[in-house]
Amino acid sequence: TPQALIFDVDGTLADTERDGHRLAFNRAFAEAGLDWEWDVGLYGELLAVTGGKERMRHYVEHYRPDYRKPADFDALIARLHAAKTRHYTELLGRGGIPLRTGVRRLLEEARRAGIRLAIATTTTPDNVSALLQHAIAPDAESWFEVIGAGDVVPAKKPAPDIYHYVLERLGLAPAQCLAFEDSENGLRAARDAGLRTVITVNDYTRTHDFRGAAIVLNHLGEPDRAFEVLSGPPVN
Ligand code: XBP
Ligand code: MG
Repeated sequence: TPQALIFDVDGTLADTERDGHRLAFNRAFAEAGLDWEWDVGLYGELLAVTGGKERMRHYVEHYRPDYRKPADFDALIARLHAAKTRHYTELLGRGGIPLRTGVRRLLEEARRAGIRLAIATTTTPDNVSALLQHAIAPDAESWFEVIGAGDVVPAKKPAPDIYHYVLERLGLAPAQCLAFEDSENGLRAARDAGLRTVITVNDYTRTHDFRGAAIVLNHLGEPDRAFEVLSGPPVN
């Protein structure tokens, strides 16, 4: 039995990307008078880059050769990202995004069993707080002993830094923990930190390369809704 479970947030706790982050980015762009619009397909490509500020820069560099950067481009990115965070947390505040199947059950079972909980994510801390409060429970932040999020480490996933950060604060070795991720970038981060990793795929990630995962599932399952093992050892 692991002593701690370490969870990714976006795509793992909840399907936040397509109808959450993506819409919030688009609202921020429209509000700023930019003709940037990320449709569902394009957003899937952009997810290759983790972190919202990094993703916007990548979009400008690789998809908008026509765009003339203003002198204060860094400030523009910062403003857009702040607006995007506002739109995203408002959307969560309206109860816009539920937990994925089996997530609440697993968290509650772990708490009852005295297994410690932590989070390792590239997303902004405000986004994590809003999701935990609105999708789990008003006090759900206190369920997690360590919340590693956003810019606390400069190198985002697939770098293992955020997992190193969380492991150090838990005071545990990788072998004592189990990570939960939904994407190839997330798996690489966890695996390169030496963690065994459970993958639950979603529409954006089911074609990713999950070599090195302990097991790949469609979701975490419920008593009345069994999960499927997509690859990994047989489960009884
Ligand atoms: C998911 C991400 C994030 C969000 C946007 O990371 O890549 O960048 O799309 O978040 P994870 P910000 O699955 O590790 O949580 O805009 O707040 O950076
Ligand atoms: Mg993820």
